Amino acid sequence: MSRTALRICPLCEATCGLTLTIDGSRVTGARGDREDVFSKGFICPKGASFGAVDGDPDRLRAPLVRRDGVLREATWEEAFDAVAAGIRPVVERYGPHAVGMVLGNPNVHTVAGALYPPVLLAALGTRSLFTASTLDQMPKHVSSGLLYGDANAIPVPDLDRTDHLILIGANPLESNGSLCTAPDFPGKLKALKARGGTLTVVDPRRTRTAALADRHVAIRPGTDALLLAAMTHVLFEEGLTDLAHLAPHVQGVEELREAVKDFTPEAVSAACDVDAAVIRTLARDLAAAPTAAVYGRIGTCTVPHGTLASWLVDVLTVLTGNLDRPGGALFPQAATDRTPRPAGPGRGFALGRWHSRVSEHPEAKGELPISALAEEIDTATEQGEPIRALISVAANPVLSAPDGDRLDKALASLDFMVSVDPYLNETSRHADVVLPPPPPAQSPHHDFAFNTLAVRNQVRYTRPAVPLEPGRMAETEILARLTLAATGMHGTDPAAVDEMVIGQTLAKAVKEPHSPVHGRDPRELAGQLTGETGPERRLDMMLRLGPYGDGFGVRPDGLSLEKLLAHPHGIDLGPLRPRLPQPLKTVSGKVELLPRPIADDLPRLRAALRERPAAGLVLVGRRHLRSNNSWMHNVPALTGGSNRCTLHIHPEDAERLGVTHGASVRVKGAGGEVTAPAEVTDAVRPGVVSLPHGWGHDRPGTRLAHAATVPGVNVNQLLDGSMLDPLSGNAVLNGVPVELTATP
Ligand SMILES: Nc1nc2c(c(=O)[nH]1)N[C@H]1C(S)=C(S)[C@@H](COP(=O)(O)OP(=O)(O)OC[C@H]3O[C@@H](n4cnc5c(=O)[nH]c(N)nc54)[C@H](O)[C@@H]3O)O[C@H]1N2
Ligand SMILES: Nc1nc2c(c(=O)[nH]1)N[C@H]1C(S)=C(S)[C@@H](COP(=O)(O)OP(=O)(O)OC[C@H]3O[C@@H](n4cnc5c(=O)[nH]c(N)nc54)[C@H](O)[C@@H]3O)O[C@H]1N2
Ligand code: SF4
Ligand SMILES: [Mo]
Repeated sequence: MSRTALRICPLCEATCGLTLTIDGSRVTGARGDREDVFSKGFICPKGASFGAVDGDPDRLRAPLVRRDGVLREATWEEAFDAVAAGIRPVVERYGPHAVGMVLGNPNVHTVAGALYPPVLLAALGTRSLFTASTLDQMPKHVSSGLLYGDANAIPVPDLDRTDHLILIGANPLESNGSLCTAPDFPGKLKALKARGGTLTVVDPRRTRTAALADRHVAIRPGTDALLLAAMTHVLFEEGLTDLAHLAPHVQGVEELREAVKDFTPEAVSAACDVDAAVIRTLARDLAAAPTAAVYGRIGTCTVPHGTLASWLVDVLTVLTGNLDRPGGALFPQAATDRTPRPAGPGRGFALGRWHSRVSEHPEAKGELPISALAEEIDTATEQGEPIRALISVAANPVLSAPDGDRLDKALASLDFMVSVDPYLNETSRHADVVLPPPPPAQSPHHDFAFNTLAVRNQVRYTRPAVPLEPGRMAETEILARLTLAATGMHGTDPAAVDEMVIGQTLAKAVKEPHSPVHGRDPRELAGQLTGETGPERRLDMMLRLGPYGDGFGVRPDGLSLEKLLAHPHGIDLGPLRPRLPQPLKTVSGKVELLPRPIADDLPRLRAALRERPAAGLVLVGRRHLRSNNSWMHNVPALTGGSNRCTLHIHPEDAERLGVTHGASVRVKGAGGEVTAPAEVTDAVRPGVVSLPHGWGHDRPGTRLAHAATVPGVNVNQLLDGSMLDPLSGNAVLNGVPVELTATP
């Protein structure tokens, strides 16, 4: 007998509601939930393969503990004993910073990843934190931190209502969107065009997204900050700025005008390989549009001027009066956001409060660049102890970060490593303890992170679609127990972690004058929480304290877990609404348009203006709809068809270098070389080649039977980890110089 259950898809940022078909404990089918308040039935091939992803026979079923050099199945108790015995001596002997933490991308797709790593980090007190953010969106956090005083205040393009959209370095037809949670992003772009709007795509490749656009600007990789600075210049020069409703909330406009003076379209044109006239048109059309949004993603972040480009994206939005207005770019308001405090000056955003030990990279948002992880393990300095123990949660940096070969060796040299990961893969194979979370069907789902980036305010929660199989442990409990084991409280009831967070949060809330529970008794409030588990009680608390919450009875029609559970397809909270000045937490209480660290980085951009474009080729990445970073290649349903890990090369370059379609090409970069088959295509512009990331599953000691048979190489081996955006520490993954040789 099969049954159905609802489950929000955790496989990308679009967060589609799915209806799963379930036979026993096996997911046999998935379709889009037409009643989902947000996704309304949309599904993509990855979501449709939910059952295959969930039921992959290579998912680990029990913890692994290394004994005599070999990873063997063990009980949960033995596994957590081994974690405590591995980490505590390192902390006691070398201090907390000798314990590194690596958090990978799926943490933003799980309840466990949202609720526990912050507790573990605070309790451990380590500064050695590395996450996938420094391979991704850290420049946007830094620019938001500097502009708005809050690294997490990221304006989201109002896809459903805008008249004019400029997409820069993003390919939502393959990625389904990022830092802009929008189920059916492709449909929303088509709707924009159908209502007479304009779509511009800036990308060195003619992607499927670019093919949909009214205008495709095939820019030279790594030069978007110059293009955007020139557009800013044109707005000033031609008197096209109009801050409108934003004027009282913005400072630094005149200083900015001065700062971009040198960046004329004519001056940047050669570097960007974009005609000055095109740049002027882009700026004029942006200013003339009734409403407009500028949106930049991976191609604007993972480049040498990532923070500047991310900042300029918002500068253009502000100067044209499009920030915080319908049809422009707005700040979402999620149901689990903290109670909004009254508007007014805040503490601002600090960068570089500490530095990495070896290369002295500044921290950003409490993180060190993941590009520096290997050297923080393998290099001794007088500045302090190297990392000797590592906690890795949902991360595969051996494939996703630069120079995996060096990191591979560094991980092998650690005193102790624990991985929370469903697979024995390139990274977790080095762990002494592997703690496998259950498959997604057995886990609850709520989008703590993506609801703060969604194009519509809404809230949804799904309980596990399938009960935990015998021998499984919920990932929330795994992380709670890991926290206790790593911080000297091994053996304590894991529920204590949730109760501690609840106690602390409520104690703080009752002291805040703007809180709906101001002055009440935290114990009485805790007693009112509902939910079957600790994490559900925490969700209930966050919902009730949040901007739409019932305030523990103050607003009886407000949100609570109980109310959410009564709406299994979610609750719509309406379109994005203007919120300024409330989200601003800068010291001035205003949008600080030309923050000091940005101004100090502009000379580097000015130097890029004079640098002549490199004679050789540069490499960019690409994503494929049926893939996801490094971890979905073990699912035959998602890897079928021809080899996807090919080197795209323009016909002119191919001819010049004697490369023929299908021939093997050796690609050499600063960090090493790889060989891949050439795919000659004019979808990439001349001077640019493209390889996808996340491939190369050929290392020994992994348990990915299918992935190991799929051809592919690790593009990140071409990088040596030395190229970073200096303000954010983000790795440069695009626009990387490479040399090609056609192999016979
Ligand atoms: N060259 C190049 N490199 C890139 C990029 C690029 O564009 N070009 N993109 C970068 C980006 S944007 C990102 S976000 C990073 C991603 O970098 P990572 O986060 O390191 O990589 P993922 O491939 O997402 O691997 C996630 C790990 O989580 C595990 N996992 C999956 N589901 C779960 C779960 O529910 N719980 C737990 N605990 N673990 C789980 C997987 O088995 C895998 O080991 O890669 C980056 N690397
Ligand atoms: N199918 C699939 N979906 C995914 C993922 C996946 O791996 N596969 N990963 C998820 C993750 S973790 C993320 S962060 C998002 C990323 O979401 P997106 O940013 O939309 O993803 P990409 O496809 O990497 O798009 C980046 C585009 O930038 C272009 N580009 C490269 N260099 C430059 C440059 O210098 N300037 C400009 N203007 N463009 C440039 C590339 O050609 C590419 O088309 O996708 C998410 N969704
Ligand atoms: S678009 Fe993303 S969230 Fe939606 S079904 Fe596909 S993978 Fe899942
Ligand atoms: Mo990402």
